[in-house]
Amino acid sequence: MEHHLIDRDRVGLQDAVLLEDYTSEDAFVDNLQKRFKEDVIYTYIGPVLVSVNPYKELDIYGPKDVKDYDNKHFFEVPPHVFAITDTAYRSLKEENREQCILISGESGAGKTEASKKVLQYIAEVTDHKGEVERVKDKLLFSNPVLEAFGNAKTNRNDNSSRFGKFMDIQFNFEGNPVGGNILNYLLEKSRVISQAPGERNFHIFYQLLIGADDALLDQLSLKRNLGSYYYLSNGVNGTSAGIYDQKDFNEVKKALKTLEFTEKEQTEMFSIISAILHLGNVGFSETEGVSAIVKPELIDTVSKLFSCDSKELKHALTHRTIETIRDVVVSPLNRELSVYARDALAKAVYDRLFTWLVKRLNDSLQPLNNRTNTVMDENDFKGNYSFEQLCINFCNEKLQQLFIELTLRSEQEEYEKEGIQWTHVEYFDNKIICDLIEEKHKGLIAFMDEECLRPGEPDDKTLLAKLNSKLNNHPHYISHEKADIKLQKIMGRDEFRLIHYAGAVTYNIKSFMEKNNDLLFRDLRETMTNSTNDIIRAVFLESEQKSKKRPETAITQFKNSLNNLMIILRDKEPSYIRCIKPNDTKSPAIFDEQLVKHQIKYLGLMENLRVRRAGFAYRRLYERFLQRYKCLSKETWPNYHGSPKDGVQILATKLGYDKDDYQMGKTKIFIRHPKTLFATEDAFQLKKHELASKIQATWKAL
Ligand code: AOV
Ligand code: MG
Repeated sequence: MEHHLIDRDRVGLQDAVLLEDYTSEDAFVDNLQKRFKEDVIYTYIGPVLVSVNPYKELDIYGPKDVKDYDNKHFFEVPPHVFAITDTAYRSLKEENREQCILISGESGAGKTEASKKVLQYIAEVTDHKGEVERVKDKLLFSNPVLEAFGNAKTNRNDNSSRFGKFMDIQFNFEGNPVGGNILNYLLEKSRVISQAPGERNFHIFYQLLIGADDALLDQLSLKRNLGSYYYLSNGVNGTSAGIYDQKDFNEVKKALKTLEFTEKEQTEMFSIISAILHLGNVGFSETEGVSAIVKPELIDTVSKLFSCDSKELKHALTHRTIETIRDVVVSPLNRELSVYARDALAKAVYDRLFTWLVKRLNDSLQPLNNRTNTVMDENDFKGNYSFEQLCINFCNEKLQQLFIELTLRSEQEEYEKEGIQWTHVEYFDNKIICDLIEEKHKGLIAFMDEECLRPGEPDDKTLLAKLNSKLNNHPHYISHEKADIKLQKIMGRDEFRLIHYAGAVTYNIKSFMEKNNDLLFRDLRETMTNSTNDIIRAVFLESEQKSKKRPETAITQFKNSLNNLMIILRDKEPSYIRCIKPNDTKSPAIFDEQLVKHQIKYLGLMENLRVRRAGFAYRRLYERFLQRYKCLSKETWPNYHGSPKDGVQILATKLGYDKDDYQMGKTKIFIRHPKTLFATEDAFQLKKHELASKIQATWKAL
């Protein structure tokens, strides 16, 4: 295969580390743009893969492409998600090191698509026999199911993942997949009850209404009319260009079959989905502060589908039981609280159904072994200020921490392994921000929990006052009071601002307490625990048992699962895919430089490049270097019998490499500046040309 490394004229540089001025963001963007225009979407920063969403189908993922990357050296084939995957896979197989692939980027940048390509590649290069094939089918088919229940159309992405996901693939010693495990976190459950203009609820609702046959719809008391359901009514009403609900539903059904979901399980799942749709249509009236259900017959339908007692459900939606040390008080709810209770139930049931689904997928993927390869699809930084966003941005801070730690660690390890002198590189450490959020007793989470666990009604204002008074001295926390005049103009009194590593984000305190408490009235929990729908009963019983102890708040649960994840990831060898979105209009033709620059900044790519270049831009095994450049000296070509290392040393001397510009490691040569390498490559091209014309001349002479 032709050496593509320095194919710099046609489609830019395939590795940004080779840019002459590596500190220039313009040069970096320019290089990406040049490649994007030629449909070359992948570029490296050393071992990190940068991927620009092409917004069109490219013919680069076929069986031939898989073959082109199968068992090839990383730098000898053009950058590709297959190359990253192949390298990770070989390292797992040959060096027995557990791997993880971290995929990041903003909404619509291509994370989910990249993770599917990783899976596709693994599926294609491993065995295609009996059990292995069965496991791979299950891994592949878990995606459409997860996407149906966990993805939705947003304004930024028609198929936006509304939950975080880690997928583990387990391999046996032959390097074949034998199982998997999916870890999900933080489903955006508020989407079940309302959507922003132009957005949709989770795909499954539409898929069921459009894709199910008449008999199933009948059984679920559903009408094939999207407009009849309140929970689908405040975003875009219904179908959307580019989304094929009918086809997708068939795919989901096929997937459920492959994953061996029983008929009963499927019926129960779809009953829950339709019960939620009907529940949303339940309205309440109010007389003298007491709510009443407008159309009680609707509750009968809901109860039938939830397999719970109708009377009990009616009561639970309009009353609340509070138990104190002395007595039990039952009080009626007003209209507002009934609506709250209804929506809380819809969200809780859906959220738990999703958790159950993941657990069910995991059962079917049965982990057997512990050599794992994790593919992780990170969430994105956004500025829309909510509680959920704070959780996501906190997750990104933690992943950035891990990125810094692991990148520097692997650089250092390689230098040590090669016996090269290591000079420490300065970088921005975002630990200070992580601490601001999660530090025990004095971080933001600690104060939030303190407020939540205080008796009395949750109150966002007191929470904000507390945060402001406790955190005001922190350099990364800005209260309204602390903000300068300019900032005060755009910041409300009910807001606070955190300076994340990727930039400042303003958060609105509204609903923080409610969301952190995640309260579902006890009466509703009990009604659900008595359901005869196995899924509902299982998920509510489970959380009922947990809540016997003091329940953990939403953000603390999230923090704990995140920290567990960090422990898992820290022990693995990481690879990175950084996804970039070229424009906001899903166009294959537009490369919006400003937009790209913004993403480069918050993905920390220039910093990444700087760290990489602070050491050596280029490193290559002696054998490979010699193989390519041996013709540049008479001592190494055409006849040479010494060691590869000696050969490379001869070349370096012959080519007049500056003493400070390269170092000889145990197995590799390290070159600091790309210009040295380019000079070498130019000399090589010239020589090749010369040789070619000599051969031609000889031919002619003959
Ligand atoms: P995301 O996962 O990063 O967003 P997706 O992976 O869903 O983004 O990509 C969004 C859309 O971009 C896809 O539906 C495809 O149409 C297109 N796309 C992405 N990558 C490719 C590719 N390699 N080739 C062709 N088309 C692609 V989010 O889940 O919203 O954060 O939350
Ligand atoms: Mg996604």
